[in-house]
Amino acid sequence: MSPTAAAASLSRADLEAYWMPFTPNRQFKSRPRLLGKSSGMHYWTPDGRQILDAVAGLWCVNAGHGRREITEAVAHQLETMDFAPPFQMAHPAAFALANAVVKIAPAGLDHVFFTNSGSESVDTALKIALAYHRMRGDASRTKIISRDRGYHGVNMGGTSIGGIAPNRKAWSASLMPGVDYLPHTHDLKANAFSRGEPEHGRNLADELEKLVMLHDASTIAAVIIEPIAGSTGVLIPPHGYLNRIREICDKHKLLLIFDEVITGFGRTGSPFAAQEFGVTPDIITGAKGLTNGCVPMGCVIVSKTIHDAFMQGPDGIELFHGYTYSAHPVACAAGLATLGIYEKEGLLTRAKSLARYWEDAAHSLKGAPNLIDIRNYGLIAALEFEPIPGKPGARAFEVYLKCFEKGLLVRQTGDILALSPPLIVERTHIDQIFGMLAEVLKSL
Ligand code: PXG
Repeated sequence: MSPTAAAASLSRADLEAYWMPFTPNRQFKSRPRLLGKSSGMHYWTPDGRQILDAVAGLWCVNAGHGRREITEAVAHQLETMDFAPPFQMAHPAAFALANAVVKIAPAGLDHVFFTNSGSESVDTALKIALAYHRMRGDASRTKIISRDRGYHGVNMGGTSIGGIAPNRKAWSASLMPGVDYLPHTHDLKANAFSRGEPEHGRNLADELEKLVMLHDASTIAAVIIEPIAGSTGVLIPPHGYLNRIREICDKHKLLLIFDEVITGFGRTGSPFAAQEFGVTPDIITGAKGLTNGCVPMGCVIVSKTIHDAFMQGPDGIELFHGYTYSAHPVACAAGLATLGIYEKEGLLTRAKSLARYWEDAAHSLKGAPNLIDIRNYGLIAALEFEPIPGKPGARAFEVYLKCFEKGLLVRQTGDILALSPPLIVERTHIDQIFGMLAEVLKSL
């Protein structure tokens, strides 16, 4: 039986064994939504309904679905060599992919550590930041500053620095100590319906000075933020905010980590948000778009200064860290093919040329009932709804379900819908996305 046919005939009992991530399992299994096939800008359900993908899977399929170049590269790699041990051994594609990533990274960020996910990238970046200060004889720098509403994956480090309450509360007694938070920048009163970077909120970066005063710079290792916060519902940085964060980090010798798991690989209109906003961090974490979502892989891109600090000591292993699947040959093949497509088709900057059209289309929804904000940057947009009293998230979930019924895949978080289509999106798709949304909003 084909996988598509098999999915169509799944019974309730067949759904039981799979414990689904970040999903209300009982609710889902009583009314499952299954996908069976994908190509270009679309998914198809097992029963053949076409779904327009307005979220690039989950912010990852930037070159669109079913890219033959990636399929062929992965098949070829599997036939040639399925696995190579990454410790004390390597294979050529690992070096080639690191070089290809460095080529598109901001100047000065020139070494790459490979992981298998965004969560692993974040935990790796935290470990590198802490070890870096220790390496330099500054071992008292152990605190991490992150941000309210931040999302940095689900491993213990990422959970510890996360700023979304439900993601941490079950583990709050066991998390990493020494974490403090900047305020988030979401201010609907001042910035609702902003196009691009909101005008108000640069001053919120100065809260970092207050945290430095409180803890003393000599105890702080790093500041980690998402340039555009994604999971929490798309928070665009206020104009000048990221520059100010960088200035304060420089003044107090704090490392700055940009978590670019969603903003990396072309989402904003530049290869990385760092280049888009003209602010260079010391470390970038990436994943998702690195392999077009085809094979799990993440990367940590590190400055020369940080890398070289590790290369000064006595001969031997410089960083006691790594994964069995770091630089997995199949993931490297997928990554190289993906970056090849991005380059050939100009996808890492394509969002810039479509951003205005995308923005106008998104803001055309203004005036729909209960829609209290529309915000956008590059090929990202979010719609925020007035919550139904006593039922947070219910309104956006209803829109999400109706969109899926209509043939549109969006992403819901709380009372916010996030949109982040594959970067191959055409204007006609943009019209369809916002056309379907307008109809759904009207029907509520
Ligand atoms: N950092 C950031 C900024 C992310 O967005 C991760 C780390 C973790 O990556 P992995 O590969 O371990 O999942 C992410 C993941 C959403 C959504 O609804 C976003 C993510 C994951 C799930 C849902 O926007 N991003």
